[in-house]
Amino acid sequence: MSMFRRTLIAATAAAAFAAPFASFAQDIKPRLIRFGYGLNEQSNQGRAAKVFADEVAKASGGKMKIRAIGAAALGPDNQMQQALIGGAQEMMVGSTATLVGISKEMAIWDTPFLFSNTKEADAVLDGPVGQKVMDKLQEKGLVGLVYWENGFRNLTNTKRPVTKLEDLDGIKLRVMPNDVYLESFKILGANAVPLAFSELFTALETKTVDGQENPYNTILSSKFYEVQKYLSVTNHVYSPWIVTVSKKYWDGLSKDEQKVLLDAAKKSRDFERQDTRAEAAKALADLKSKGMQINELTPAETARMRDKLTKINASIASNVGMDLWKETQAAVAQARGG
Ligand code: TK8
Repeated sequence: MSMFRRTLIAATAAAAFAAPFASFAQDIKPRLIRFGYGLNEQSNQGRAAKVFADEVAKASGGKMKIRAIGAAALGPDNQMQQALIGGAQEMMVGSTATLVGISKEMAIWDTPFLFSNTKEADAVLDGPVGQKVMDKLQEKGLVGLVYWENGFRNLTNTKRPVTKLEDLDGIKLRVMPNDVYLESFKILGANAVPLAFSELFTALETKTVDGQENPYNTILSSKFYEVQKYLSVTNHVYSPWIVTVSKKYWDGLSKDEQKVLLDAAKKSRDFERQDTRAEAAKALADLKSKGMQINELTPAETARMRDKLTKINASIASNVGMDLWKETQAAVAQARGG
């Protein structure tokens, strides 16, 4: 046997042995990571949290364990954000809208009718503008990894079908604790009240509020159809979720451990968007079969709503900064053209 052949065999054998133990060469310690979220386990959020946990386990050879804790058992979004900043909790996923009090640039995603489809949303959120907004979190003690899709938001209530702007008059509508949402729905004539998501079902059930707005998926998974009669297809805003890590915790991880989390987060994002879109595509039929009365808005009524809401744009622009506002508009225009 030639020297060359012998070396080749040895090298092949070494490679075959090395591959399964590749993670041993990585700087990965046993880790237990609490990953909190607001919806229940049977939701799109819960399914994606599980995919994230599985991917982290796989990539770390079982050393890094994600304990996914749903149904706001670790508290509503705002409480978890504070726990991450303080270092008392490691990770979470929640609405970007609930982060605005901490990082004002996040309000850019609250712009009504910013995206007209998911292709635009993906391009902008996963592009340089999305990254820039995410990176702003670092100075506040949070590290953003990826955006998941919460989705286009639609309006439900118990009072009456909302087919035109005037129908919103006096409807007591729960909104996320976020000034843009609060102002937007006041402009539209509703009696908007901010409330944590974890309190929403009970508030609807006891008629403390008449209505709310969320994507189809959430209306389904949180069983809002049990306590809401009318659904108006408004698609008034695209709402992202964002996966975040405590910066205190993140800074204590090795580069390899950080990579495991980021790669798994990206895989969970791709899964989550597909899963959410598949569910949303048949959700209207599901909600109808659960007894909801559904109406579309005419293009003319949507235009009226959109016109009214442009009032809010100036204050969003001044809050997030004119540069970011313009960059976002340019990125949307590019996504639309391309
Ligand atoms: C879940 C919330 C939810 C949001 C809301 O924690 O509050 O209405 O849409 O997804 O972040």
